[in-house]
Amino acid sequence: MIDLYAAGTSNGMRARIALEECGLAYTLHPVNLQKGEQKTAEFLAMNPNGQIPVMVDNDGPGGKKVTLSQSTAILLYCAEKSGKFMPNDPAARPAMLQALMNASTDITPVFGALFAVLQSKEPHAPTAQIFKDRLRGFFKVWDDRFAKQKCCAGDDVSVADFSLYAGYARIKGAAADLVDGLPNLARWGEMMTARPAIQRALKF
Ligand SMILES: N[C@@H](CCC(=O)N[C@@H](CS)C(=O)NCC(=O)O)C(=O)O
Repeated sequence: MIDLYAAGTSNGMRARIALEECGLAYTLHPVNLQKGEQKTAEFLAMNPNGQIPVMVDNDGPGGKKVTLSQSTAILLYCAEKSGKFMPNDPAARPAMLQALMNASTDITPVFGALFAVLQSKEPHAPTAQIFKDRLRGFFKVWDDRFAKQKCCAGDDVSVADFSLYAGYARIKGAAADLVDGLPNLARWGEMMTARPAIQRALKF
């Protein structure tokens, strides 16, 4: 059995989407970030960085327990465990990895930085604008790409789509102007939103 410790942020959603889409049974343990539940001694024993998500697979490789933080590591772990959502063709992997990294290491962290600036006591508008422009630029590139292809890395849904969707859904909810007016991105977003596993994953 798998335990997932998460909240409804983009990183939390990414991990939960992975479990739902890969069809792995798990128990969700909601973590209240405002109350600081990610900083308790019990939680820090799982992730010394004091951040969600954390996944504990009590039946990992060799029957051993695996404790894993980092939403994209969890995403890849689930894909490998289930044998789903990774291209089998080695020639298709580079495009998938490039798409995955843009979603996981460009979009989500820049949104995290923007959120931190906007939440600070004295939000610095020019800095916020730099992050907004950068995010808009990433989404514009995705919009151009979705004019030519259905999914992040070609015709098939992959882990890259799950990672991008986690960031997209969160940003659409919190700062819709960053994704509005991009019709191909919106079409892809609707396709992903319609997936039952995604709908289950977003209900925190
Ligand atoms: N790179 C990590 C980032 C994890 C992260 O930033 N978690 C945030 C929520 S999205 C968190 O737990 N924040 C609370 C805190 O830092 O105290 C991942 O992909 O999982």
